[in-house]
Amino acid sequence: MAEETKGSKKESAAPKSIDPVVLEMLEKAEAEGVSTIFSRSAETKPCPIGHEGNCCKICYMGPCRLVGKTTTGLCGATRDTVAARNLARMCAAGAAAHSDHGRDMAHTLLAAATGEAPDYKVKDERKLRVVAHYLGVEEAGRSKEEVAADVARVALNEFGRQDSEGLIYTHRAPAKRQEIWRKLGITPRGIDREVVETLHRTHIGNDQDAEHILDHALRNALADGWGGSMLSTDISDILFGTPAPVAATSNFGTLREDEVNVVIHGHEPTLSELIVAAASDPEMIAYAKSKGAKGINLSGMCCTANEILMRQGVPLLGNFLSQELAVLTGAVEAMVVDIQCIMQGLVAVAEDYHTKIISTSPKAKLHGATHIEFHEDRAMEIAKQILRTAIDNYPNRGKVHIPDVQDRLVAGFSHEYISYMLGGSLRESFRPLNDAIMTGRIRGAAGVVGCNNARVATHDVEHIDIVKELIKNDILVVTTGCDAIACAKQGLLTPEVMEQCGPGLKEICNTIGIPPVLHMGSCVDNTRILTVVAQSATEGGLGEDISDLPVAGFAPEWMSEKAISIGMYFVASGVTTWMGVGSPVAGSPEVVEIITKGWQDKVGASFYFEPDHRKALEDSIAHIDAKRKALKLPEYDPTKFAKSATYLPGDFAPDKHGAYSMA
Ligand code: XCC
Repeated sequence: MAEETKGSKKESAAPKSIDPVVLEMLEKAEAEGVSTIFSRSAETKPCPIGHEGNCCKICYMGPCRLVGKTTTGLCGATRDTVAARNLARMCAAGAAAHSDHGRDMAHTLLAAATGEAPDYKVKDERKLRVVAHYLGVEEAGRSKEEVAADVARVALNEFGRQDSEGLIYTHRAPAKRQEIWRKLGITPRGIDREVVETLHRTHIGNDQDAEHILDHALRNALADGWGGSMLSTDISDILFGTPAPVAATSNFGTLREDEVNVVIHGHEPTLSELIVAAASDPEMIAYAKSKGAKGINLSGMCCTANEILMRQGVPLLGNFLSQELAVLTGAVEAMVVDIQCIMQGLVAVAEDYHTKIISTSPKAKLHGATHIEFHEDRAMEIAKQILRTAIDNYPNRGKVHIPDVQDRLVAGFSHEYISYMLGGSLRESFRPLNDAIMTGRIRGAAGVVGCNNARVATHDVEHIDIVKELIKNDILVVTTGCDAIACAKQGLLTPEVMEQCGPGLKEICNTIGIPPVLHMGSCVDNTRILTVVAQSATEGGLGEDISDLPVAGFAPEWMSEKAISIGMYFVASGVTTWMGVGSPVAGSPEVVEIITKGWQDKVGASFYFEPDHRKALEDSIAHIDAKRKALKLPEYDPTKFAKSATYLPGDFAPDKHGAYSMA
């Protein structure tokens, strides 16, 4: 294990971030007396009772605080029941958020297919026809509009499905996994139904057995992973194209001093794709020029950033904790937001600068923001109205401060592209990946995903430390969400990072021509990772089920309820997962036991909350080695590989223009 990363939370006086841009902007915030999430996290400590899951506010006899000698609430609910209910409700809210996003994508597809949303078209017909096949929609001999309309209708039906056959996409899991779900009675039925049932079960005086409550939470999470989120990813690809590798840039240095800067923040690609299209319209560019700007510069924040990066190459400005800091540059004319992860503090920060915060979703209005509601039937017209509002704000700019920091990156690794890259156009397949794991060139694989959390000592550091340590240990990394953005900002999404890999992984990455850290998209796109592990398990040679694979999941800085749902659907699918920061169920040792040992016995994977990321790393690598052993694969031995390498570490060096080539 490498030396402790500088700035980890074990050191006192740790820097607030490993991102130099964040540090620079925080200095500015302090000098100007602007409150940000960083200053507020120092001022407001988390409630220690709720932090460990010991607060019950399910009814109005409470909230009951189950601490010290108080071991039950007024109704008699125990700490175990309360912690289990709280965790299940987090999962339900997360699944609801993802899945409601998925529902909206299905509505957009239907409106596009029927001509009600004329600005949207089916962009990836091939994917449409593959998805039609999954969903049992007849596609041969039918127009893409006819197929798309039926795909959308079947997708929408999955939300309100009432029979017990299970969501259609659950059949994309390996047969053995489906059998495990069936035996446990956790095959998800309708997506909405599982969310509603969680809320019902956790109402006062209902389900009181912690294990029983959490069994349903697994089912609820599966409805997200193999339901709402997976549909969302597939439909986004149909409408906007399946991602393929794209080179781009990240961080605040991508803002332009002489252009209208528009930051798109949130989650859904529906609006952001249209804004990208509108920004290249000559009429809009001319309008920007009429206001004295040289053009329009777009960049993305949070998962919207990942969506428009992967499909359009739009620069990544930053992850969750950077949103307020972007306003502080004084260079952002508008921050356009839709849904999820939009801090209420944004509007307050914007009061001190010229930035207009423009909310657009009928589901998320920000008090004090400019609200331009987005409707798909007039999508382009509204996208242009939003851009015009931003352009009109350009002359109001005061002094700007743009940190001169940016990094290069390669993103856009959809599971389709990974299997194409591995198998070639004649036989797309995960075979070479499985073979590389079987020989031990690749020790295993890990998904490192999830949010930023202002409660960690140093923003981004645990994301980066985990990713670097994994690739050094020959473990291939796939990443999404705010972890992917953290990686981008540290230059970890480039092929040159091969130099930091163990010898076997480096050999494979060199041969196939992939970076060792693969950007797979936004939060809902974690389902792309589910597809990769499902296909890898079905390909053969690594057991018969996802839980047989030498893989692990991480969410080092999780904070959102969506992250709980994601973590749980990975565990329910057979991937042992480590969540960082702290444990929302620490107050109940029984619940901790249920979700670790208990779930290991039930679904073949454990759900760990481990605040020490170094321990999580060590445990996960031991877990990967144990899986290799169970599969009777050769013991991992890094000295066996890369003997025939034609270059030595250090052969790659940037030239004076920053371009990399072999020395
Ligand atoms: Fe939000 Fe998706 Fe979390 Fe980032 S990672 S803080 S949920 S933007 Ni999904």
